[in-house]
Formats: sequence, structure tokens, C-alpha cells
Amino acid sequence: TTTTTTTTTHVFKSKLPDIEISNNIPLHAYCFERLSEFSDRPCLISGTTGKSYSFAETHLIIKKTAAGLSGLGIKKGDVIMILLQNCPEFVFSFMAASMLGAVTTTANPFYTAAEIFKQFTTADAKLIITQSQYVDKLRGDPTAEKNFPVMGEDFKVVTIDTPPEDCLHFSALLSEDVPEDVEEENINENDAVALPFSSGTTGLPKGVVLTHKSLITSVAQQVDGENPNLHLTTEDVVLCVLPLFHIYSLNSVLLCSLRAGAAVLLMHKFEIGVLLNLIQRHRVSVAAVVPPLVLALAKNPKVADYDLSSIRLVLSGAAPLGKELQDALRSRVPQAVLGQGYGMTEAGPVLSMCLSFAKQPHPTKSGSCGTVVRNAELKVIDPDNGSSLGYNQPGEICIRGAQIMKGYLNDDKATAATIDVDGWLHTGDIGYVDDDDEIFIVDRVKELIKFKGFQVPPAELEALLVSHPSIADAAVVPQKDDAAGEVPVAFVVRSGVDLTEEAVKEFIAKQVVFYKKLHKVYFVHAIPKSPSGKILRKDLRAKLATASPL
Ligand code: 4UV
Repeated sequence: TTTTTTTTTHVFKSKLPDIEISNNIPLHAYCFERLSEFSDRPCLISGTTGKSYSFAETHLIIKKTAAGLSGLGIKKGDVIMILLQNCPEFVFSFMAASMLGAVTTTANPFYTAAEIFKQFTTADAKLIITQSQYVDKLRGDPTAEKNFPVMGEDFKVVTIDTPPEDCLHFSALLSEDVPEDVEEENINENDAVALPFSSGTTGLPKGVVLTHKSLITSVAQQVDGENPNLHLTTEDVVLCVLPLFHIYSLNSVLLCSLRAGAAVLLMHKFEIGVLLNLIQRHRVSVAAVVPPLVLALAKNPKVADYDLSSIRLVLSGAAPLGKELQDALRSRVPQAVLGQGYGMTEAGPVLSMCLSFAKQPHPTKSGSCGTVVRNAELKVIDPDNGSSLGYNQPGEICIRGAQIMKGYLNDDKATAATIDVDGWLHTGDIGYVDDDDEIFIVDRVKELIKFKGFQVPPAELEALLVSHPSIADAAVVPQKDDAAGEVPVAFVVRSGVDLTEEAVKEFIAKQVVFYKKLHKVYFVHAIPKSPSGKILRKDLRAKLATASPL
């Protein structure tokens, strides 16, 4: 006799019904589809200058920027890099690229030259839009071994402020005439529009191919329908302090606000006094934040001096927000609805969103990451055997739907390791769905370290460490930290006895952006590895949790 085992898949869905999504048009057309309904309303407000752009003005400048980029030779399929802090030009450039069928790769302007060029060359970008203060990094280092592409020859640089030598000013892109509508019919819904970089569940940062269809689907899942999950209106002023180069702010702040007709208040960097001032002055109603910002709002004594009564909604995401901190924030903004979104760059990015943010809200619990978005399927699997788990059983969270990435750029192997043959994207996050369909994340099985929500890929730091002549082997793991959530620490096997902790830290610090710096170095005799050679990160994390990790 044979036994047949039937495996049931428990699929979790939103409590909101699926909706019709017009995801067969280009992203910019979708975002500005309702333009005529609110063309005179404020669209972008610069926190720095106070200048405000209406939806009509924004749309017009985007068209001009598209014409200007086209004049510089940018065409369908080309990649541009935006290397900017939050500013109106970020928005103009991103949407203009979409109009041309071009693709934007966004990078952190604080990156070192090496980090920028790694992404720039992997993405095969043609042009960089940046600020003059970052241009020196783009000139490359003539003494460096690596051959950087040459500015002016291999790529062009546009600056939004006074252009240094060999750069163009952003205004040069904007012609006086109103350009004819740019050719649009040849943009396919499955063409890439955004190319953020993420290390995903393992390895080095990779280009995440997000298509017009993926981003439209994700935005629609949040703000479209009779009862939108994230209810934004034309009366809202949405705080944009989180960097637009990260997918959270790009998607849930910028694209969602454009679609819904809400104003976006752009802050180029976080500074608590400036932030509080702007919230008060512009009557910010929706604040998208990360847990360290929640901490500042909940604990900083300055907060008491400002009027925050305009805030009706606070969305936290990108890293775990504990129940205690969420409750502490509540006393500072008692009138506001607080909740979380859970996203991952590869997932398009939003997997789940707090249902208390809906037009007809559902009650939700502190500490939950929300409920899976509509028009998507979520499952929880046993990480050991892949079997599907039911309510209240923690396992790896998987997501399926039209919003997820098309794949990693030029990396079929990594794509196949993340999206399985049935279309499920495996997140590397451990969580469970409770009886009210709310998701709770309890652990992360992937390598990724998150410093204040920023990605720190251990593999990148390990590769740098072993490039040091006196380091034989190394492993980098997260250590819990009150202020940052997690910080990277290294276990290092020395090949020369003279090497000090300070020397290792400094060796890394000069090659990476500030949040990838090592906070501690432990010298060990060997890195624990599985028979197949994989670093046993769990063992190292467990060691760290003890009083003396050695
Ligand atoms: O790839 P990534 O850097 O992507 C993000 C995206 C986050 C969000 C959050 C809310 C939104 O509305 C939105 O549009 C985007 O962080 O890092 C992905 C990993 O970060 C952790 C988790 O490990 C992901 O796989 N993470 C993200 N959000 C949460 C989180 C959360 N709410 N709670 C715990 N961990």
C-alpha cells in the first residue's frame, strides 16, 4: 500500500476585498492619473526653502526634465543614478526617467566612492544626478587599483546646485518650452522603472528589478479602492524625512502621496528641532518613520515644546518596533493612529500594513506589523521542511502577488533562491499570523543586519575584512543595540599577531558608509562553519548574547 500525504497550504489574505488595479500603464501615468482633480493642490513642499509646487507644476517640471534627460541621450532602458538627499529634484528626476522608459537606481549620497561605483557599474548607469558636495567622490581616485568609470567620458553628472567643473546644472535640463508629451506607448508594464539595491537574504547587494507593474500594484494595494488600507487624502501633508533612496520612503511616502493627491513635505536630513518645527508649521498629518525616530519622538524633551496635534497617523517600518515604544509614543501624540508597515525591497516592497490606517479602520494591536496587503497571498512556512503553517505558528514569511520584484539584475541564481517556482518570495523573516490576521515578526533567519532600518550586508564587510593581509577569516553578525536596533560586530581570525581591534575597525571605517562601521571586533581562532562551509551565524549570535562572547 502507498500512503499519500496531502499538503495543505494555509494562505493568509487581507480582510479587505481584492480590488481592480490598473497596473498595465506606466508608473508616472498611474501616479498622475487623477491630476485634474487636484492640479492646484500642493504636491511637493521643500522643508529647506519652504517653496511649494502644485501637482500641475510638478507634472510640468517632470515633463521638462524628461525632455532634458532625453536631450542628454537618456532613452528607454537606460539607467540613471540618483545620489541625492530628499529634494524636489529627486522627484522630478525619478518620474522623468519613468516617462522615458528609463530606470532609476537610487543610492545613499553618504556612500564612499567605492560603494557608489560598485552600484553604478553593476547597474550600468549612464548619468548621475547629485549635489556638488558629492562630486569629488565621483572623480575617482587615480591611485586606486580599481578602474572607476571616468566622469565626462563614461558618464555625465548633473548637480542640483552650482555645478563643479565638468558637471551640468539641473536647470539646464529644463527647457523654456513646454515639451510635447513624451512618447509613451512603447513602455511595457513589465519594464523596469526602479533599481534599488538590496542584499536580500544572503550575499552582496544586488539590483532589485522593480517594474512599472510591481510598483503600481504595491501603491494600489495601499491607497486605492473604496476602502484603502492606507487612507491618504488631498488634505494630508505627509512627512518625507526618511530618505527617498530607500524603497520605504520612495513607495509609501512619495508614490502613494502622488497617487492620492496628498502633499509631500521634503526634509533633506533628520534633525529633531527642525523636524518638530516643520511638523508644526506645515501641519503635518501623516508621519512615516522608523523605530529610532519613534524613540526620538517618544523620549526627546524638546517634543513637549511643539504642537503636534495635526498628526493623525504615524506609520513605522523597516525595523522592529516593540509594543513598549509604540505605547510610549502614544502619550506624545494621543490623537494619532499608530501602526506599522512591513516591507522588503524585493517584495515591491510592502507585505503588510496596519488596518487601523484604513478608511474604515479595523482595531489593531501594538507591536503588530499589520495585515497582509490586498491582492496578495501570504504564507508562513516551516524553515526546516517548507511545510505551510497555520495561525499562531512562527515560521518563514513568504509573499506572492504582482507587486514583487521581477528578479535580481543579471543574477538568475540569486533570483531562484528567493522566488520559488510557484512564485512565492521567501523573506528570511520569521513571524506568525495571529487570530485577528495580524502579523508579528519575531526573528530574522537571513544574514542582513539593520542599523536604524539601513541595510548592512555582512557579506560585504566579510569580503573587505578578508582582503586585509593580516586577516585569515572573518564573520560579521548583528548585535542588539538600544539606539540603532542592531549594530555590526565582527569575529576575526588573525594571521598576524599585531593586528589590533582599533586597526580592524579603522580599516573598515574608511571604506564604508557610517552605519556599516564595526562596533566591536572579537579575535577568535576559527569561524564556526557547517560542513558545506557556511558560517554558522546563529552560533555567533548566540555567543554575543552571553556575557563574554569569547
Ligand atoms: O529591504 P529592506 O531595507 O526594506 C524595508 C522596507 C520597509 C517598508 C516598511 C513599510 C512600508 O510601508 C514600506 O513601504 C517599506 O525595510 O529591509 C527588509 C527587511 O527589514 C525588516 C525585515 O527583516 C525585512 O525583511 N523589516 C521591515 N519592516 C519591518 C521589519 C517591520 N515593520 N518590523 C520588523 N522588521
